[in-house]
Amino acid sequence: MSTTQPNVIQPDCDVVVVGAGFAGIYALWQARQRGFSVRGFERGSDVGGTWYWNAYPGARCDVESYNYAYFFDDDIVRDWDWSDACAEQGEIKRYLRFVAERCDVLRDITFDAQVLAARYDEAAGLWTLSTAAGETVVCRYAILAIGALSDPKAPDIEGVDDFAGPAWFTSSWPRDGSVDLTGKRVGVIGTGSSGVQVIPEVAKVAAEVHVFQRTANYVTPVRSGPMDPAVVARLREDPQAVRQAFRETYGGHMPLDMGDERFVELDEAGRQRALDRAWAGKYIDLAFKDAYLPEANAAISDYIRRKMQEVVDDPWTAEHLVPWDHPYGGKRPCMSNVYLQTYNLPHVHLVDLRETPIERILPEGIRTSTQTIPLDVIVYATGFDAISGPVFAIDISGLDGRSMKDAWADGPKNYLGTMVHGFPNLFLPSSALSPSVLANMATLAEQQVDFIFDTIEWLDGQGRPRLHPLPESEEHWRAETLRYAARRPGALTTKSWYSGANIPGKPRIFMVYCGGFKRYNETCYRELEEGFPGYELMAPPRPG
Ligand code: N01
Repeated sequence: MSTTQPNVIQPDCDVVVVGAGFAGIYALWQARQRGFSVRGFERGSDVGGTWYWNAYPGARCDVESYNYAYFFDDDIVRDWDWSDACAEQGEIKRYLRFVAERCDVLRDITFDAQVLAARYDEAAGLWTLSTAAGETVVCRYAILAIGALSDPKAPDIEGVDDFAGPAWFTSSWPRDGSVDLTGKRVGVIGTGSSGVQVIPEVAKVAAEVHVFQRTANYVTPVRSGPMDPAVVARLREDPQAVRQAFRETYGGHMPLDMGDERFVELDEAGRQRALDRAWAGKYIDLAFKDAYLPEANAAISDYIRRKMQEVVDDPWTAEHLVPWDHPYGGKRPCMSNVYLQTYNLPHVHLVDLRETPIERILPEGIRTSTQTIPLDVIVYATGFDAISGPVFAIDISGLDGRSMKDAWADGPKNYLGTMVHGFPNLFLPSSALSPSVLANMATLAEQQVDFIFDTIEWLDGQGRPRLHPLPESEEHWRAETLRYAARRPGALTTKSWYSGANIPGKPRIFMVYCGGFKRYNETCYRELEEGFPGYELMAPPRPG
């Protein structure tokens, strides 16, 4: 006889994973490895996450490919060949597909399925997730692997809908090759990492390019070209040792040619030598071990400004492309070997919006305070509602029906970057107050998913209590995040998406934990070893 009673909600599976990027793919694999039943939902038509959507020309990763990859499986490390030291978008997307096939998780994923809501049933101890198509799925544990930069910012410019020509967003660029900018007059708005990568590609084919820049960014050289076979051989020798070594570092990676000197200990000639070596080695932020302490950071900032100016022929353009208003690292630095050089082409023009702001978009182009620039196409490289945006894109309600929007009304709160008070058994990898965008996201995806499944296994071993952090743990973690941010030059003084400053009305709080990957990992696992003292363990739901 069945013990199941009518009207009692039953789970469809143990775990639901939303998102099929780096974290989502690995979470699906972990679930299967550990014997949990699992369903995955992905709003795109394929795996890839960020590398699925951001298919604009020039998109690539500026973290070295040999760092920005999975290390959980030796065969995957040994069987995938990166063609470039910093791979382009299409290659990373192919890699993620390769991993998903290898791990046999594609069968678990429903594609073209956007999850719109997640509701917690306290009595049953279960989450119900619903998709835009009306499908619902009930689970014990929900993992929202939805990324930190997956909710594009709507352009806050008057007249956006009036433009008569096509407009494209770097964050949702058509993947079918249908965009043809050949011979067109193109306006590009935005000069963050995406703008810096797309502008040189647009300039290759367009008749005229007008770049609308509100804030200049640091742009430094990036490694490119084939992988060094010796590096590849070293990685493949013992991938698990590499994996462990990444977790012992500050940034969750081990970049090549990392400087091992301290700025403060060098004389003038030594400092110059270290800077020149780092510039030539293509990773200037790694010039010194103390690169993010104020003295070294100021020297690095000055050095980059000088180097940037040297590249650009026109003095006005050079002066205006240089970021004078914030230190290196205050905003996410950009990397390119061709961006600055693009401004030496006669058909590429910089419009400095600080001097001549956009007044509105017209059917025929963009009007600034001094001129109307006629355009055939507009490219928006205007960024994202970062970190909390993707979470708010899902209507999440937890204990007592409290919504995540309400819980985060004053900015994100959580403990250890993964769990929120009042939302038991809900996990948010790659989200707020974790090392996220200031660390190697691939290493972070593995670390957080490991921690989440170690937590789930622990809970199952204890008779399935429900887990959520104590409010005081959240307060402590937020304070820790701000304490480390205060040490980082420019972190709390620069207007950046790190602190929500790019979105009008968004609460200003620095959203990235910069206490370092090693410390983060150790803090997570200390909780597990000590039986989760920073959390409340709610009694398991009564059966039936
Ligand atoms: O977005 P952004 P992104 N009028 O927010 C401007 C990652 N990424 O897509 O700075 C005029 O950085 C805005 O101006 P301002 C990486 O983490 C990685 O470029 O707000 N301008 C800014 O210039 C990166 O940081 C790679 O004053 C407006 C730009 O638009 C993150 O994604 C590659 C405006 C937005 O820059 C986001 O980068 C690409 C307005 N109304 C991206 N609104 C890698 O290589 C916005 N802007 C790994």
